[in-house]
Amino acid sequence: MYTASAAMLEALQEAGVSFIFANFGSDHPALIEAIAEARALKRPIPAVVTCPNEFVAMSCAHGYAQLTGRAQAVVVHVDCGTQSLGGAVHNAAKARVPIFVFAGLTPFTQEGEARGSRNEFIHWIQDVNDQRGIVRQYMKYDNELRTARNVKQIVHRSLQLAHSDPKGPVYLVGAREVMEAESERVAIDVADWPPIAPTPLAEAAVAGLVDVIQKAARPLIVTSYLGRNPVAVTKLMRLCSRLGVGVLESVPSVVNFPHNDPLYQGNHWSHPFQNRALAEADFILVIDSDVPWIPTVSKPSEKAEIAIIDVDPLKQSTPLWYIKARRCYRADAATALAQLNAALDRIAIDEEAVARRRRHYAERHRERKAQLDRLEQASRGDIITPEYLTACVRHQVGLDAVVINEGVTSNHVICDHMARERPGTMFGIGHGSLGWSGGAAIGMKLAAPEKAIVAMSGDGCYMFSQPSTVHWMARRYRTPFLQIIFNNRGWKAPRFSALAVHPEGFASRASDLDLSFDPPPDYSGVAAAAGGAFARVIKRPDDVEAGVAEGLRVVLEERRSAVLDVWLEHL
Ligand SMILES: Cc1ncc(C[n+]2csc(CCOP(=O)(O)OP(=O)(O)O)c2C)c(N)n1
Ligand SMILES: [Mg+2]
Repeated sequence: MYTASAAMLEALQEAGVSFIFANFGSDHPALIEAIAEARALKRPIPAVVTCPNEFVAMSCAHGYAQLTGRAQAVVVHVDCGTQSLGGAVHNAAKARVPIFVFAGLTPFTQEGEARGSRNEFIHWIQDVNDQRGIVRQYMKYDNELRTARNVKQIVHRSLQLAHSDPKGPVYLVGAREVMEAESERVAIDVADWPPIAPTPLAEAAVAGLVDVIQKAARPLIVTSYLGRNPVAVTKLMRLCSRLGVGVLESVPSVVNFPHNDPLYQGNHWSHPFQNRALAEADFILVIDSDVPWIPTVSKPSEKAEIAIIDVDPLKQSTPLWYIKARRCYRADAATALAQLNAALDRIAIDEEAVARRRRHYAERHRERKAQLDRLEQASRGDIITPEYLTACVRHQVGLDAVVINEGVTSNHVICDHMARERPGTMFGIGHGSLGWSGGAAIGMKLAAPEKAIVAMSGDGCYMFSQPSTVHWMARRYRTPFLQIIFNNRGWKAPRFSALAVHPEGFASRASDLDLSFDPPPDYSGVAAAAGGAFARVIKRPDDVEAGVAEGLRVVLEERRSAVLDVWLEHL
């Protein structure tokens, strides 16, 4: 039997999708049947990963795509499963992550007019006016499969759009009768469905940018996620080294530049003070950043000239957004940087000016490094500081481990003290809905089984991540990872937000802001119960280094997850 569901599986398989993260329901008999048939007949289809929670399913696909750049499939149940995707949809959209999402639609016939017609009470309850509307503002593309005859074309078109810049999730729905319908097989050549080719800079823009960088005394590049494409990092290093340009990361969600390069000038988040490198720059090139600075607290000098290169330089889907860039270019970062580097080979470079800029930035880099070394030295008495904890993790995990950073008020600490040097070895939140780290760890481990995956998250994020689902999956699908919980007994960030606006208000004097988790759950015990994870609570500084080493050993040698619940100062 060759149904629309079989065609969808075939299209996903030929597009190179490896996994379907699935949460099934009464809308999926045809799909379940098609999967069983393919397996029985030894027809290759993507591997199905059972996800007891949809947010986790979407986060798995998110993590997989972050490491590989390739969309995976998420299958959910009608409107209900679509709503349960929850904030993970926002995350994929905001982080521009390609994901293919399919949800069934309740049957549209009720008297047996077609196979799949209504036969359960729930089919009336789940009949809603606009299921696609639930997620439309986050999806790059949404459509309904209306006939079995063009399912493959629509799946390939969806993936083509998901993988084209600016990338993002796509959403298809199909009613039960349509997904059951039979049709002729359509032959597709995937080579006919490529993503849009990367956009280059116009030649005049290349010449103009090279000129303005050369004339600047303190040229600075600000980026947040140029390193989503590791090739762009190498090209950025070449450009910066050749011209003596500093690099400042703003809210980095990936490794954009090696932290040990003397031109690296640190990373700025919601720190409530002016960033020095930003203030001193006389030319700033923003490449791939949604929030290059926060004008109420930290911004460039009025005299600085600003340029931006981005695949979406005006951030069309963000209603309030502007940065006063006089040069504004829609281009792919790696392509644009390659063009700039090529232009440098054709012109005379003022080597003295380059040496001056390099000296300045190298000096600032040394100051910063010395400051970080001081911060991570020891704990304060019996207190484990986030800096000390992160340094212990860094000592143990090595340069190739993939670090997932969902540390919230410790985001910048994790970024600073993990001090990653290689592209693709750290991913942070470039999105706003917490809990991504758990599912992302599983997705990344599926994408790179040979790599050590280390998730570092706040205690609040750990709870948001659905740890019972995550750790059940980690055992079931053999995707062990090391989880380190920055346990400050609650949500510190909302306190920070409240006091930043009301520094002297009642909240500043109140003893309870409804943000604490006292008494906290047994976080690592949850993972042990759900998936047999190695569980340890660490409360003393002297136990951190050995605890991390043991956790990592368990993950790598015993191939089971380890959850370290590390107690920091109370929020
Ligand atoms: C889904 C979701 N709910 C709520 C928030 C608001 N929020 C932002 S940070 C935060 C606290 C996070 O707690 P934790 O992980 O413990 O980090 P900490 O603030 O303690 O560093 C909350 C609730 C959010 N961003 N996303
Ligand atoms: Mg916390």
